[in-house]
Amino acid sequence: MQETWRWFGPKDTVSLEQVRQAGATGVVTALDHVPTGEAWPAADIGERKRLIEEAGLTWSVVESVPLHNDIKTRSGAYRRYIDNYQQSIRNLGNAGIHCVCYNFMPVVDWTRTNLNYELPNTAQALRFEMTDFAAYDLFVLERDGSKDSYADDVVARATERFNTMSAEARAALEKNIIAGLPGGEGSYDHDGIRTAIERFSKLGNDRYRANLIAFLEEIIPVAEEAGVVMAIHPDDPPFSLFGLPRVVSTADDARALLEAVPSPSNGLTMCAGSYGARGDNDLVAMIREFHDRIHFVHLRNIKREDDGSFYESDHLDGDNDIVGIVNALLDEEEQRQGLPPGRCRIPMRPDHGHALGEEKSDERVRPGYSFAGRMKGLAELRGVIHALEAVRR
Ligand code: DNO
Repeated sequence: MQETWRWFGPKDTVSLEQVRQAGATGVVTALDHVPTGEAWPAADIGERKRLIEEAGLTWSVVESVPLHNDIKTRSGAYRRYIDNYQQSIRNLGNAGIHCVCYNFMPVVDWTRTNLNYELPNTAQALRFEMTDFAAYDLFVLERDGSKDSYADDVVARATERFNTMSAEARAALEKNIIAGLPGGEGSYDHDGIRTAIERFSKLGNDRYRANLIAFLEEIIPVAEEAGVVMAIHPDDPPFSLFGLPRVVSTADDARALLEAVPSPSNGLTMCAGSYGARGDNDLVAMIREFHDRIHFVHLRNIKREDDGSFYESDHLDGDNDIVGIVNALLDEEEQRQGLPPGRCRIPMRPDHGHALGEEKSDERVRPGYSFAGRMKGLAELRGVIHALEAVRR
């Protein structure tokens, strides 16, 4: 597999030199300065590529070219935004960058309630706690119909939790949920998120899925021509939030998308942490079923609880069978040996890491994107890959 590293561009606290020292050879990055919906200029793509290559690395994957909400809702100026998206794909293909990660989550991108969840070894992890999320939805946002989204025992626990929270704790929870996490789309304030939720909640799963398929029908032919593969990232977490539609959470969801537009350019990001947050997703079986449509991999582990809560555990210690997952991916890589260089190895990145040591109190460090924590994850994963490769020889 190709070891890659997410880099947030020249303003990232982690330098490309450090990325190389960590042992990655590929970079995963995006032009975050281009407003969502606008076409990515060829010159800006070229400049980013130059920086990466000067550091002795390769730009392996774009994560993400985000979709404007008008495309997701298929309303407003969506036609113009699709034209722009097609142009971004062409410009990336021309620059020789051939893998694009994106997502179709409504309103909020990846979501957590606690960004400093202290583990027994004092490292800090990211956590999604259903009680906190429900407390926010029910009592801070006071969303219409929110009570119907939760089981009675969750409502009872959320009520108790909310009543014991200070004003600061409530504000911090709101910030964690709606202000937007690194690389995520959508940063809202209290009123902004209400309006966005109302806009999407009318759609329902069927219409929302139809909107995604309509987008794919318009994008995939352009991607094919440009030599680009699209890799949709699953919903994180993989269940409905705020009563909104979710269409990339399960194997059935992934299968429906792949079948609707049966092109090799229409593929998946196998995010182990996102799909793995549901106990009914069998990740090894999904890798075997979707094999040649998996274009990018996020390797991360989680520990699940019964009510949908989870936290991000050490890369090799959690409910995901990382060794089995890597083994299935190595099987798939064997099938790709005839492909051109650069396409026969599946790019993977250690997705998130714990905050360790001094990075715990460094406010500049992006939640989940510490240097040391990700380096630890990458080193552990590298060990798994090497060991499996050795026994397979
Ligand atoms: C979080 C990331 C997501 C991901 C997007 C893909 O760490 O995995 O923000 O980049 O959802 O579009």
